[in-house]
Amino acid sequence: MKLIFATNNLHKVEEIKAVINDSFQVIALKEAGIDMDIPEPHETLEANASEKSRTIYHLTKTGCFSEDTGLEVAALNGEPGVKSARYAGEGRSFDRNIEKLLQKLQDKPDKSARFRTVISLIIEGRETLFEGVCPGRIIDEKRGTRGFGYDPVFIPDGSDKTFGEMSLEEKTKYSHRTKATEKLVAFLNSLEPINKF
Ligand code: ITT
Repeated sequence: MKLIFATNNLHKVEEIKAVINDSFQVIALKEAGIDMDIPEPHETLEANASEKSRTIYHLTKTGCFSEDTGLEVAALNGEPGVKSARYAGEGRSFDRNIEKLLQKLQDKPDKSARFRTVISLIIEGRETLFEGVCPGRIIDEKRGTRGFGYDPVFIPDGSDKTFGEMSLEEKTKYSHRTKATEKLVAFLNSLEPINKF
C-alpha cells in the first residue's frame, strides 16, 4: 500500500520509516510533488493532525496520514504542547525554543515532561487517530546533537541519555512516535485486503 505522509519534517519521516520498515510504502510531501506548508491553527494536537491529513486527502484522494507532536511539561501546565514548534516565535528555531523552555523551568523543582504524538490516518475518506506517549524529564542544559527539536534536553524514563545523545535506533526504542506508529501499522495490517491495494 502507498501512503502519503503529510509532513515537511524529514526527521519525522526518517523516524517513522524506521518503524514501518518495508511493510508499507511511505512518501513524504516533497516526494509526492506537493510543496505546501499546511497551517496548524488549532488548539489540540488531534485537530492539527486532522487538518494536515484532511488537506492532503482532499487534494490527492490518496491514502495519507499526518502527525502532530507536542512536548507537555507538567510544571508549565502542559506547555509548550501544541505550540511546541513556535514556542519562542514564528521563526521556529529549535535553539530559541529550548532556551525559552529552560528559562521557564529554571525555578521549578518538577522537571517531568512527556512527548505526545497524534497520528491522523485517512483511507477511503475514513479517519482514524492513534496516540503515542513517551514520559521523561527535562534537564538543565543541552546534551547531544542528534535528533531534532527538544531532543537535547529530554531524557525518556528508563534511560540516562537524552534523545539528542541517542542513535536513531535507540530513540526508536523509547519514542512517542514509535508507539503511535506501531498502532498505525497494526491497524493497517488489520484492514481487509480489498482496502490495502
Ligand atoms: P509537520 O510538517 O509534520 O507539521 P513540524 O516540524 O511542523 O512538521 P509539529 O507541528 O508536530 O511538526 O511540531 C512539533 C515541534 O515539536 C517540532 O518542531 C519540534 O520542535 C518538536 N518535536 C516534535 N517531535 C519531536 C521529537 O521527537 N523530539 C524533539 N522535539 C520534537
